[in-house]
Amino acid sequence: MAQETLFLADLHLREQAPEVTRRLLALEPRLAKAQAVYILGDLVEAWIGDDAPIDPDLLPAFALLQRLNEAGVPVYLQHGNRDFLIGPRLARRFGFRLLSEEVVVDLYGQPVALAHGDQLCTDDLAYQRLRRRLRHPITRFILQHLPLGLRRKLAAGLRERSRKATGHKDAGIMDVNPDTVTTFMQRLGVKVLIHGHTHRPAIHHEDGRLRAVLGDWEDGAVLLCATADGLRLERIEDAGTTTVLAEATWPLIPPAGA
Ligand code: LP5
Repeated sequence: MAQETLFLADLHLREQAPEVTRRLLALEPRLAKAQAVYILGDLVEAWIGDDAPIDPDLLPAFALLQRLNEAGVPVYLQHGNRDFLIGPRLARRFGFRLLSEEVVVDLYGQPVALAHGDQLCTDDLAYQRLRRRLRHPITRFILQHLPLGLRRKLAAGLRERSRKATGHKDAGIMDVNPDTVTTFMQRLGVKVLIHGHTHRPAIHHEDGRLRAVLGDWEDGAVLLCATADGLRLERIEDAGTTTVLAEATWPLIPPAGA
């Protein structure tokens, strides 16, 4: 089998959903053979700081990342809206590398942008306001210095507010804004973008650009697999059955007129 670079996001690992951790652990043999593993945000449900004790239910997932690193598989992690407080201390402990919120990587000769994707949902004005506030360095500094109990309460309160708000929002508002995506890709000089956050797994071809969207792990593991042949978006059921959700072969962007 051709060597794979694997992308995943939006696992939202949590005590209440041990099946998601099991899904990740079940993939270890495949992850261990990958060229690299990229986690594009929201690995965990809510991260309140590297100084907080790690929930015992999450430790097996972090230990897996550590084993991958020790086996020579680089693991890269980008922040999502749930885990933007993951810091270098956790990265050092489990041997993964933190990426900035937008990066361009070389994927089999093609420059590809990676992002969690929440920054592209610019029609969701209330969320973008919250994002600006939470990501502000001063807010982050303050949050990280609050007592742990208060941080837990704040995180739970935010989740509750968010659950209520998203229950009432129009689905379109919670998707990426096409103009924002175009500007973002032009600014980074790429024709291919991989992101998560919206939980709408698909591969979109839009105006000569390709946008691969990862899915959440509520109904199975969702992996985007890149090889020298192209991209394949897969859902892996708990019974082991794999469904190919979408595919694109290199060149992902056909030349004009082809
Ligand atoms: O998360 P998801 O996918 O369900 O919804 C997101 C947006 N919501 C969020 C909030 C997170 O779920 C909460 C994460 C908490 C864990 C992080 C730790 C924080 C640190 C706390 C202590 C150390 O990101 C949701 C989007 C949706 O994606 C789709 O894009 O719509 O956004 C909202 O729901 C936001 C609401 O519209 C507005 C909520 C107002 C809350 C105001 C509180 C202000 C507090 C400021 C604190 C400095």
